[in-house]
Amino acid sequence: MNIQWYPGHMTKTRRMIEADLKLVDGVCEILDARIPYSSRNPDIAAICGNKPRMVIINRIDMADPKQTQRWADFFRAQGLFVIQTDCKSRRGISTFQPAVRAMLREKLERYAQKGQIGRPLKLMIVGIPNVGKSTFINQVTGRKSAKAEDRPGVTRGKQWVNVDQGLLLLDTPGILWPRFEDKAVGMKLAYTGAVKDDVVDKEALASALLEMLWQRYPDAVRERYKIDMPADAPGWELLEACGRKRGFLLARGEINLERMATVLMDEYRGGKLGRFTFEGPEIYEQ
Ligand SMILES: Nc1nc2c(ncn2[C@@H]2O[C@H](COP(=O)(O)OP(=O)(O)OP(=O)(O)O)[C@@H](O)[C@H]2O)c(=O)[nH]1
Ligand SMILES: [Mg+2]
Repeated sequence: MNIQWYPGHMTKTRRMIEADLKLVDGVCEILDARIPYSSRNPDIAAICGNKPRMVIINRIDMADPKQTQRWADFFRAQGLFVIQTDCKSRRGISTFQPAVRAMLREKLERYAQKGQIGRPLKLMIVGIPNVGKSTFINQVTGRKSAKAEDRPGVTRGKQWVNVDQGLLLLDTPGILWPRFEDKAVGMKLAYTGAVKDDVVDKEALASALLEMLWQRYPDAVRERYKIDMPADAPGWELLEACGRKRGFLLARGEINLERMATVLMDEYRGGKLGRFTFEGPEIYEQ
């Protein structure tokens, strides 16, 4: 399966981000803690030029905490400002404003020297679809300022949101990039829900995810689905075994793979299988 999803609205958004860059003091890119490499849009660095940049590692509640810390250290070593957040429980949200002030310290000092106290800072929030940009903004403001839903492609236009007198955030629609050089990147974006489900074969996706989970986290899969299979079992057979255990049968005793695929994706995305990180910083050396 070779996944591609770059609809026209993403081209439009990319142009909008480029055009609006001059309006902001910095850019915050939200990454998915489960796939910090695959969720990092390679176009963003090129678009942002010399603007101060922050990395927000979000969805830390769904990822392996040790790996999240490694990633945070890795990005910090590159000179980026980094915070870690869970927008469900609000964990880490209070670290955002101090990090903004640290990132823009020189600018704030210049404003103070010129007597421009209270001049608001403006930041653009960017990232792949469904990573939690709008939810993050809502948690920072403490209001439901931006529409957020559990599917990619919810935000369709840009929206300025006032946090307080000193801070304005620009919500943007999620964007991917025209071609995933590495097929595995496309798959990981599809597992986590950054790619619209309609462009993917659901059963093939669930099989591939299950195969990976079975190889890396067999205990978690065994505990959830009570299957007993060889370590190198192919994804389709694993999916079938799970469906049989769940009793998802069709006429003539066939397994309802479609139903099992839906359940697997929902349970994985709902965090029911556990906290997994699919790549560590060493991926940059491969
Ligand atoms: N578990 C968990 N869920 C989160 C977190 N942050 C956001 N979500 C959920 O992720 C889903 C997508 O959130 P949005 O804020 O709409 O994502 P977005 O990046 O604005 O998406 P687009 O506008 O489609 O690009 C929602 O169901 C959120 O509740 C998090 O830290 N942990
Ligand atoms: Mg949004």
